[in-house]
Amino acid sequence: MIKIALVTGATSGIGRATARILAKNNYKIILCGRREDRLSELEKELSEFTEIHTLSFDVRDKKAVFESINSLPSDFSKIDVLINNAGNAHGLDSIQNGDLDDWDAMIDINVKGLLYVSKAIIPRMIEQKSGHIINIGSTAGKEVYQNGNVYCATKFAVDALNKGMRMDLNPYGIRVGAIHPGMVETEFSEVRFKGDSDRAANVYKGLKPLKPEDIADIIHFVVSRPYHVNIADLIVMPTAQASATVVNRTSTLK
Ligand code: NDP
Ligand code: 8X3
Repeated sequence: MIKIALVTGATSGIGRATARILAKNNYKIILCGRREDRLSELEKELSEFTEIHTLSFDVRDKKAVFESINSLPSDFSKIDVLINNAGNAHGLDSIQNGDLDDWDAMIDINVKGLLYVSKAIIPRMIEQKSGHIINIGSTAGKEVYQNGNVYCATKFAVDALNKGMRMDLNPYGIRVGAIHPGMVETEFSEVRFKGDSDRAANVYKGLKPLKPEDIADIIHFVVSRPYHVNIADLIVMPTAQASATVVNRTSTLK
């Protein structure tokens, strides 16, 4: 049966790779993000495989989130899978030097944005008595690292919300689970370092990081389990990474 997946942050990285794999595996996709040119490009690419609908909104904008989701046409209204992926780190500074705008961005996007999108979609899943929510957390939501302070706090919040959602939605037969990646080479570090590509490249220097497709493959595995199986919490790191701070940068892995 064809299912419908809504992917936030589908214009780049993990979200885009997830949209691609699900589109090739019998899902209709609702692509979300702010960059309309990228949404159109991806819609064009994936329309060869499936039906695509795009929604351009900023997850920080409560009104836009609800208006966008409420605007879905009837053939895209039954959302089976929600991938709460939109998010980023902004800055990597000590708590004493942190930038208030960076803090606002991370809390508003990674936590409040995830809540707004979930709040707009959960009533549909309750009515259907089915649905699957995948929250993209991070190893930063399991372990704090120096200068990670607020970003880590937002991902600890995602971890808590994932557990809370699973409990509250349990009576309705809705699956809720989180995937917590370690280092994945996407636009993440470019955004964190505000376009400083040398600094971004340094994050992955000397090691083989995860690719967005590695996480997308796992998301596809998670959503394609039989309905009585819920993968509740999954941490995925590159082999070269053992924790937030233990990273083998002399790795000879191919
Ligand atoms: P990218 O920067 O490549 O992608 C981030 C996506 O989020 C983009 O599609 C962007 O779309 C969207 N986004 C950001 N801000 C907003 C906003 N205000 N409103 C709507 N959409 C927004 O990074 P990743 O793919 O790496 O990140 C995806 C998720 O994975 C994030 O939650 C991140 O925290 C998490 N993660 C990443 C890791 C990594 O090492 N890369 C590791 C662990 C977790 P647009 O700009 O078009 O709006
Ligand atoms: C992204 C991984 O280690 O940069 O969530 O925080 S890390």
